[in-house]
Amino acid sequence: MTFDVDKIRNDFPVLFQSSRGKPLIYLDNAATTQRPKSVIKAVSSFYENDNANIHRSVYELGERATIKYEDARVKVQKFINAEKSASIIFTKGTTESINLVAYAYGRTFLKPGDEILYSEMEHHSNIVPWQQVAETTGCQLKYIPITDDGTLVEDWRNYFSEKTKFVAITHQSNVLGSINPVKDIITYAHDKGAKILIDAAQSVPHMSVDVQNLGCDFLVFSGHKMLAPTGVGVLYGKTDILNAMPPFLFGGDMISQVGLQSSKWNDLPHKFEAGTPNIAQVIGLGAAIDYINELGIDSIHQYEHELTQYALSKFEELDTIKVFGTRENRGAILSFHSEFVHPHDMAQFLDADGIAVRAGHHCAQPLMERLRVPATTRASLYFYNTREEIDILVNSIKNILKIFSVESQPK
Ligand code: 7TS
Repeated sequence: MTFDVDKIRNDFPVLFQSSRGKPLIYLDNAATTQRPKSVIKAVSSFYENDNANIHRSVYELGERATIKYEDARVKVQKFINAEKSASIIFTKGTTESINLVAYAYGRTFLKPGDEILYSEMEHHSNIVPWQQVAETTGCQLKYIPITDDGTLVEDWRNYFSEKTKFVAITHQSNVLGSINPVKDIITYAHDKGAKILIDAAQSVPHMSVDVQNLGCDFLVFSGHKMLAPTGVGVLYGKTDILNAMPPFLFGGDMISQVGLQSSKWNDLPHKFEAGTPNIAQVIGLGAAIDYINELGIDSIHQYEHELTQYALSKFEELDTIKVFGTRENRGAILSFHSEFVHPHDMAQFLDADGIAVRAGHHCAQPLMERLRVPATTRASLYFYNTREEIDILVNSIKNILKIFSVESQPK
């Protein structure tokens, strides 16, 4: 199947606007993606036709809202090939999903002297909650370092010990684009008797992810990075582990019985979905999955791979620019740095050309320290981006380097 990007772009009205007087080029997809018309329509149609609270009403409208919400859960289950829909918990996003696991699993099951292992390339949301677990339980934090090339060190196994009881690792770095060998890490963690959480915020939107094939205990991601509305994320967990965990939030819907002195918890997945959830957003996530399935996640991955390889080749024309990460095993993210232009200046000058990129530490301060830069400029792509947009980006950077008079300086 050919990937008709011009046709696809027509599904994204937001792309057809000018920014600073130039056609908008949106390259901040690692922060959040744009939404296709079908997702916007699914959300507005819910409010126009189906709006009611869920899991509580016998009237037809309430029943329809509940069915649509639960249908979305099954779509997520199938999308990541989870064994049961009960193992799909809707949250607010990746951050909340990790906090849920850190609170309900970490604080319950980790003990003084146990070790939590993460990596040097984690997003803050996969570091800070574990620091809180360490502080409250007395367990230790360990990390797997990265190489100068921006990949996990080859001897990552050596950072495990007999005390490693929990591993929290990103599937794909939001800065380097590096894709980690998570299947091997999961197998090794289990050999060592540790549980493992995969931060799939940057992988599930871009590549096929099969939780049964991976065998991970937990996997988390955000809807808004895969065409869905903000305010919806997913926690996948193995049901035996989720069943053993206490709830994270307490209130309506997560109970089976409430007395004035004590209460009993509802079954999965409701035990972890206290209160009225983000119903329309969840339904929007279902529509986003439909859209991705229509294109095919493998076709999306292939298109993005070719676009990224093209972009990396074009960046080689830029003398004083260093792109972080390796060429292989990487997703559609290009973080770059010039010692002559501060990343914030770079982003501001690109903005003047209508190009939206992010500059900063990308919520990965330990990684910035390891790369020995205060910040990077980051262009992150999705399947609606084009080679023409990459050409405009690279030309714009060339002009910026000229403005900063660095085009002839050595690398
Ligand atoms: N994990 C990774 C790998 C991420 O890239 C992000 C967000 C998160 C967790 C947190 O996701 P949230 O939806 O709960 O916020 N990353 C970015 C980014 O790179 N730029 O803005 C948000």
